[in-house]
Amino acid sequence: MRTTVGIIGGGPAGLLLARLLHRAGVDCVVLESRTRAYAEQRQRAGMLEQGTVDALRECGAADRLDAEGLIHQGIELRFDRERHHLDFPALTGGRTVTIYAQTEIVKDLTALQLAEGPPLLFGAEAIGVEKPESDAPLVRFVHEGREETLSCDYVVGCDGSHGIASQAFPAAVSRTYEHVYPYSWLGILADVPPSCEELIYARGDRGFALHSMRSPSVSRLYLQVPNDTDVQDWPDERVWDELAARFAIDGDWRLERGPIASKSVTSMRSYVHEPMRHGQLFLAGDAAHIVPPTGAKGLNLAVSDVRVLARGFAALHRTGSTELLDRYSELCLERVWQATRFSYDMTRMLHARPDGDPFDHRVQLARLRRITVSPSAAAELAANYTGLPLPL
Ligand code: RFL
Ligand code: PHB
Repeated sequence: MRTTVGIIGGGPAGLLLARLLHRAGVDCVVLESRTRAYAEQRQRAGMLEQGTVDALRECGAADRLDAEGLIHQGIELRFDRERHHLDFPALTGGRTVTIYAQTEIVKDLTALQLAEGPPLLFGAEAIGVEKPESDAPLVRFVHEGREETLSCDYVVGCDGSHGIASQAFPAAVSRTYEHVYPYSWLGILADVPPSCEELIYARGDRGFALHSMRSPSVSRLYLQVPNDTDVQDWPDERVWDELAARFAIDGDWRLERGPIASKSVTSMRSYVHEPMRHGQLFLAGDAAHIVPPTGAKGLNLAVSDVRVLARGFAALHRTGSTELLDRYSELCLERVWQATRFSYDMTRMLHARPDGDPFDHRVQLARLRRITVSPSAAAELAANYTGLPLPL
């Protein structure tokens, strides 16, 4: 098999890149190790920046998003049993965010690609990238029990946090940066209408909790739990009691309970792989960087990476210029580090430290208070949360 751009991974980054390249007239092939059913039900993100929505619209993949996405004008911060609303349009000059599940984006992009191309192979596991420095790199992969080769002009690793593409970067050129957080999130999906209109980020002595949603009838909620938590120790009743305690305020508000459809624990880390390009091999999305979910940046960063990359390939195709592709790593890393800083700050401001350090606690409260009394502090949070501009 031969193609111009070989894409490893059919998550949001790989699928959107394929769609953008297809529309720019650049041919590509997507290899996805999992089955379609698995890839379409993997519970992940839910909050989309304006730029992410725009990108999906521009490539004709937003019909359902426009019909079913929930536009949010802000978020609520809860601490000290009080609630504080942040009004994004007022703080950012009109920006909003949209709630639409990653599972649905993957379904929408997969359906379009299977109908219109380019080729998308499920059950195709890449096992190595060879000759990334040459102008004819290869992807070795296993499909239906046979080992095969995809010959490319370029390879893009969109293969997530456990991918193999980054392993083809020589150790001498790779720099990695990592921070592991001393807590995890227990996430539930519940068949109950959300108890709020907008997302609630709650900080209390018992730990952090987040109330998000998937639709007017499905809620998504998260609880800070210790690392190595076993979901078996969290029967439904205990989850709801703990959520209710963490969201409690002085005043009228009630957390509605309902059947829990799924429950899982996710650890949290920050990770950046530099550079994001070596020779003819590029990394995009979680393959290049991981952020803790508190800032809701992971999917949005994956989308901004592939927008830059697609413009670079389109320019190459149209004019023969590699200028944009040559600046890909530098352009993306600026935004990646800003999102890394924001996610780190949000995480540290909202989670209770396992050692219960009282000094740290007071500094967190001072930070939260500052956001509620200072319009410029609130505007800084809103600008980062709704998304910094694309570096183009
Ligand atoms: P993905 O989604 O992991 O997709 C990678 C794909 O590559 C495939 N793959 C391979 N295919 C072929 N050969 C191989 N050797 C392969 N190895 C892997 C995998 O099967 C998979 O299909 O990475 P991508 O596309 O970069 O997308 C990144 C996002 O998934 C991720 O950043 C977000 O989900 C993070 N995230 C959130 N991001 C947001 O922007 N907003 C949010 O609200 C948000 N909430 C979250 C989140 C992540 C969470 N978890 C579970 C970590 C909430 C949670 C709980
Ligand atoms: C989600 O809806 O899954 C979600 C929303 C915001 C976050 C993290 C996760 O910060």
